[in-house]
Amino acid sequence: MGYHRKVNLQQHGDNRGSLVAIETLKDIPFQVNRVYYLFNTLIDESRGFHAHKNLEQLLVCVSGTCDLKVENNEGETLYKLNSPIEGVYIKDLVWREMHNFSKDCVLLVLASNSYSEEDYIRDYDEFKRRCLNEKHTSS
Ligand code: T46
Repeated sequence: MGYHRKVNLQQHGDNRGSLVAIETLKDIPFQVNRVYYLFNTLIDESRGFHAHKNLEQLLVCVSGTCDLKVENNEGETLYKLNSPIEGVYIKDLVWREMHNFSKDCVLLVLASNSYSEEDYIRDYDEFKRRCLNEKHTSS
């Protein structure tokens, strides 16, 4: 079942600055097995355009801003990622596109599984077919 939601992260601040800690099974409902980040993305470039079969991720814009457009079998949602204390949790069959990267954008992603090209659904029509299937099996 494709699922997504906003996650508010706890900020530990003092007069030296701010710190955010993300702990497995406390702040996010999955074990982190991979960390990657997107940076130096050109302002007029968009990324993503795929879904995953079996993957949980937390996306946090730790610097700068970008837009995250997601779609599951309930429709589309646009998240404005513009804070290092807010993330978006995404699970499984969710089409994602990232747009409007600011020059200083660093998009941090924590993922439940190792990188596997087999897990990607890059064809939008296939994604829509799988969504329909999900809808039928859950009703
Ligand atoms: C996602 C969004 C938010 C690796 O070798 N290992 C990795 O863990 C990843 C994520 C990518 N790569 C290689 C595969 C490609 O040659 O890095 C290159 C760029 O990957 P991709 O075109 O898939 O990047 P995005 O920004 O379109 O999508 C990425 C993730 O792939 C995806 O899972 O949810 O960020």
